[in-house]
Amino acid sequence: MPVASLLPFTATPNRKSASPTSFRLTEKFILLLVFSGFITLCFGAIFFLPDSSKLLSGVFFRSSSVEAETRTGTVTTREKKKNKLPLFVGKSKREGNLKCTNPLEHMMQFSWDNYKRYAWGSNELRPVSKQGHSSNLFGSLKGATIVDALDTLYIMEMYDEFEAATEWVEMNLDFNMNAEISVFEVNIRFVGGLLSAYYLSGKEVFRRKAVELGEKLLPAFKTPTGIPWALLNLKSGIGRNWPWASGGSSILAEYGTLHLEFMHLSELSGRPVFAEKVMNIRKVLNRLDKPQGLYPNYLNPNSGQWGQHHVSVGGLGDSFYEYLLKAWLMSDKTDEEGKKLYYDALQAIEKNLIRKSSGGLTYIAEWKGGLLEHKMGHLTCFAGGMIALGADGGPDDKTGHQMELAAEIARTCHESYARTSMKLGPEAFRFDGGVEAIATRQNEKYFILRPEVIETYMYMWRFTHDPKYRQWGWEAVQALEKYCRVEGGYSGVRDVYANTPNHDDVQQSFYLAETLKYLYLLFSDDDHLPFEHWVFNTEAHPLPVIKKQNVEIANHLK
Ligand code: DMJ
Repeated sequence: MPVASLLPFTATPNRKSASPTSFRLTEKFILLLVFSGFITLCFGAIFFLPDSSKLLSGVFFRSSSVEAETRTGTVTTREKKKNKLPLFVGKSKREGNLKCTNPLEHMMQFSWDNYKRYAWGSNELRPVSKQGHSSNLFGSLKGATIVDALDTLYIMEMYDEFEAATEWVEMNLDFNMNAEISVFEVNIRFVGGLLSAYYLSGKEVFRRKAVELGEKLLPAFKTPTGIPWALLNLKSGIGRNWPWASGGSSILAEYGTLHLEFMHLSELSGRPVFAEKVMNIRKVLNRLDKPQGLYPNYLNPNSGQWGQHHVSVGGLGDSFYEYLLKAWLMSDKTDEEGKKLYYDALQAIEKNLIRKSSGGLTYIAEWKGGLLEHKMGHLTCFAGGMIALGADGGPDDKTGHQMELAAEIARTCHESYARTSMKLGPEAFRFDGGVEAIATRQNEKYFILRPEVIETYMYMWRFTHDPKYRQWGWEAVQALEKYCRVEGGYSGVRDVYANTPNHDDVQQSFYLAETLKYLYLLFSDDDHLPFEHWVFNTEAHPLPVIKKQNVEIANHLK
C-alpha cells in the first residue's frame, strides 16, 4: 500500500478544493512527522538493546574494514561486501520484541529451553519424543548437557540459565555411584566443562567438583604400564577396556586426551599426581617404535605393546594429536617435548596419510597395516583447525605451507557438506570408486550435530579473516535450522543425501558445548577468548594458558 493512501485526508472532499501546492506542503509535513517518529524509534531501540545484540548491528557480523595480523602477513582488508546475513525474530526475555537478535544465542536458547523443559537432569534430550536420553558413555552419571553447556551459557551471557545450571551442579551432580563410565568422555565433557566453568566464573563449586571427579578417575591408571583403562566403575575403581578393541587394547584418542584437564587438576588442587599420570603416558609412548613415525590406535595397557596397526587422524586417533599441540600451547610454550612430538607426528601424517584426489581435494586417509583406506571422517575435519593453530610454531619456517594445508582441508570438508542435499556433512566420505568427498555406504550418511567442520572454519577465520569461512558457517546455520530443528530442540539426521530429514531424535550434549560455541566464536571478535590466553579442550571447553611466570614462581616456592 502506498504511504499516501494511509494518510487520513487523502479522501476528504476538501482536498479537491485546495491548491495543489498547499496539499504538497501538508503531505510533506505529515511524511516528515512519520519519518522522524520512525528514526526516533530506531535510535531508542539501539540504546535499549543488550550489548550482545548491538554487536549484530556491525560488530558481531563485521561489515566494516578488518585490520588483522594474519598468518600470511599483516594486512588491512575490507570485507568485500556488507554482510547481509538475515536476522532472527525472537521473543526471549533478553530479546524483547526487537528484530535484532544474535542468531547463535537464539539457537542456544532454544536448545537449552527444550532440554530444560523435557529432559532436565538427564544426560541428553530426545527432541522429537520430548524426553530424556542417556548413552552408556556416562553410566548412571547425570546432567551431561548441563555440565557441557555451562561455559557456552556463560560466554553467551545467558546468566540466568548459567545460575540455574550452577544450582543443579551444586545440588545434584554426584559421582558417588555404582556407574561404569567412559574415562575419556567423562574427562572431556565433565572435568573439562567444570574446569572451564570455574575459570570463567570463579565459582568454587566447579573447582571442587572437578577435583573430586578427577580423583574418582585415578583408579583407571592402575594398569601395569599406567596406560589407563577405557571404562571405569566409579564406585569399585575396577577398570576394563572396550570389548571390541583389538587384543584388549586402550585407545590412542582416549588415553591421549587427558593431558590438558589433568595438568589443570594439578594446578588447582596442588596435587602433582594428576600431572604425573599423564606425563607417564608420554614416557610409555616415547619408548615404543612408531611404524613410519605413526601412532597406531591400539595399545595394550598390560604389555605396553601396540595392537593392530591402524592409524587415524579421525575416530580413535584424532584428539591425541590435538593434545600434543595444545599441551605445548597451554604450557605457555614451555612443554618442548609436547611440541616436538606434535610436529614429528604431523610430518609422518603428511607423508603417509595426506593425499590429493584427482579433482584436487586434499584429504587425510586412514592407514591399515601400511595400506591406505581413502576415506575421511567428519571427526577428521577438526584437523584443519589444528594445523592452522600450530602453523607458526613448527620447524623450518613451514607456516605458509601448513596454513595452505589447513585451508585445503577446510575446503575439502566444506565440499563434503556442499555435495549433499541438506548441506550438512556425512559421518564419513570417500575418495574411491569414482567419488570424491561423498559417502557411499548407507551407514556413513548420518549427521549427528557434530562440530569439527565448524571448528575448523572458526580457526581459519581467526587466522585469515577470509570472509568465506563465515559464509560457510552461515550455510551450516541455515541447514541446521532447516533440517535439524524440530519442535523440541535440535536433532541429528540419518541421511544427509535425502530430501526430507529422518531424525535420530538425539540432541547431543556436544551440540551445545561445541557446535553452537564455535559458531558463536566464528562470528565474534577475535578478542573474545583470545588464543594467546585460552586453549580449547577437545570438547571446546576453554582452559587458560598456564603462564610461564606462574610456573617459575611455583617452582621457586617448592
Ligand atoms: C566430541 O565429544 C569431541 O569433539 C571429541 O573429541 C570427538 N567427538 C565429539 C564430537 O563430534
